[in-house]
Amino acid sequence: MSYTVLDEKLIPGYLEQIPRVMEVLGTSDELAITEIGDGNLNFVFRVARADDPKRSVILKQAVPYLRVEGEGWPLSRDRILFETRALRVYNDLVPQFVPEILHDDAEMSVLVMQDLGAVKVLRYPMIEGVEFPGLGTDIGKFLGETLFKTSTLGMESIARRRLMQDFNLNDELCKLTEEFIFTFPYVDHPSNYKNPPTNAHALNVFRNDPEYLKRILRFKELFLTKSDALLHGDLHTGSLMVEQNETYVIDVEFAFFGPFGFDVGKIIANFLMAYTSHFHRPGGPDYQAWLLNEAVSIWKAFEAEFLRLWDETPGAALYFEGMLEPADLADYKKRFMQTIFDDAMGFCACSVARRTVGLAGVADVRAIEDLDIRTHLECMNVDLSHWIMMQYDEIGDIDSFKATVTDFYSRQAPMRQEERRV
Ligand code: ADP
Ligand code: SR1
Ligand code: MG
Repeated sequence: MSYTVLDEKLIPGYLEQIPRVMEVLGTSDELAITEIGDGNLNFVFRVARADDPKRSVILKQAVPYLRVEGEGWPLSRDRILFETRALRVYNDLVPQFVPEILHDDAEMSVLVMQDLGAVKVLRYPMIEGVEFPGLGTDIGKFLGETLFKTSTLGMESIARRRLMQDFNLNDELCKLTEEFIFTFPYVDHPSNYKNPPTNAHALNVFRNDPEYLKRILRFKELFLTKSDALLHGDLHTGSLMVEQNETYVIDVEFAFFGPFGFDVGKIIANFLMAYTSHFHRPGGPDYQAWLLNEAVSIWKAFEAEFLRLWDETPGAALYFEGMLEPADLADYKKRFMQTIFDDAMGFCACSVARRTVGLAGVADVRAIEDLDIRTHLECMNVDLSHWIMMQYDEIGDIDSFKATVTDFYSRQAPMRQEERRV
C-alpha cells in the first residue's frame, strides 16, 4: 500500500492483511479504535476487540511533519524506521523492558506493536505522587545493558560499525535535539516557552552567563561528536510506562549513537523536575525523598550493571584480555565511569533548562494552572540547571550529587502553605 495517512476507518482493512496482527486480534470486525497519541511527533492508535478489549495492538504512524507544530514544520517519516530498528535491538538485548514488534511497514511509516495495556505513562502517576518500587533500579539496568552492549566494550568492531550505519541517517531527529536542547533555550527563539517572568529569570541566570553558556556548548559538542553507544535519545518520564514492579521503555525514534551520559542525565533531570513540582503537587517531602532516592538508584544500577557486564565480556573492540595489570585496569575503569558520571551531570543541567524554558516543557511544572506558583517553580528549575552545570565536573559521585541537590533545595524560599495542594 503506498503511503496513506491511516484513520479509524482505514485501520481495520489495513490490519486484516497482517497475519501476525490477526493472531492477536482474531478478527478485524467490531474493533474499538482510539487515537491515544499524546506525544509531539506521531499518531498512535489503540486497536482493540470491542468484545474482548484485552486482545489489542498499538499502531504508530509517522506523518511527514511535526505533529505538535502541524504541516508547516516538515519532518521526514523515516523516523519510524529508526524507531523500528532501535526497538529490534532492544527486543534482542532487553526484551523484558520493551514492547514486542508485531509488524513494520516502511512504505506506510507504520509500526504495530504489543499493547502494554493498563500500564501507565510514568509522568502522570508521578505527578499524582505514586511510588513504584524498584523503578530507579529498572531504569538503571535498562541503561546499563543497552549502553554497554552497543559500546566498544560490548561489541566486536565490525558488527558495531555496521550497527552504527543503521542509525547514521537519523539526522533530522538529531537536529531537533541539537536545537531544542542545546541552542534555542539559551537564545531568544520564537519556539521558546512564553512566560515573561521565567524568561527574564533565565536571561539573568544563564542566558547572560558566558561560563554557563560555554559549558552548554561543551555538551552540544559531545552530543554532536561522540558515538559511545546506541542511545534511546528521548528518555524522559513520558517515554517510560510503569505498573507496580513493571517498567517499560517506549518511543525510541530519536535513537542514535551518542555519548554515554546523555540518556542517563536526561532521565535523572526528569526526576529532579518532578521533585521541584512536588513543592506544590501532592507528594510533599516524602515523595520528594523517594524521587531523589530513585534518581540515585538509576545511577547506581546503571554503574553496577555496566561494570558487571565489563567483567563478563571478553573479545570486544576496545579492550583485550591481559593488556593491563588488574590495578591499572581498575584505575582505567574508575576514570571511564567518572567521565560518564560527569557528562550525565552536564546533560542533566541542559535537560532541566530545556524543559523549563524551551518547547515541550514537562507537564509536572508547565501544567500547573496557577501562574504565580508555576513561575516560582520554573525559576527554581532555571536556578537548578545553573547550579548543576556550574559544578558538573566537581560533584564527583552519586552520594555527593544527592547532597548537592538537597543543599540546593534547602536554599529555596519555602512556598507558602496556600501554594501547596496538600
Ligand atoms: P510520539 O512519538 O508521538 O511521542 P509515543 O511513542 O510517545 O508517541 O506514544 C504516544 C502515547 O501512546 C504514549 O504516551 C502512550 O500513552 C501510548 N503508547 C505508545 N506505545 C504504547 C504501547 N506499546 N502500549 C501502550 N501504549 C502505548
Ligand atoms: C519539536 S520536538 C520536541 C520534543 O518532542 C520529543 O518528544 C522530543 O523530546 C523532542 O525534543
Ligand atoms: Mg516520540
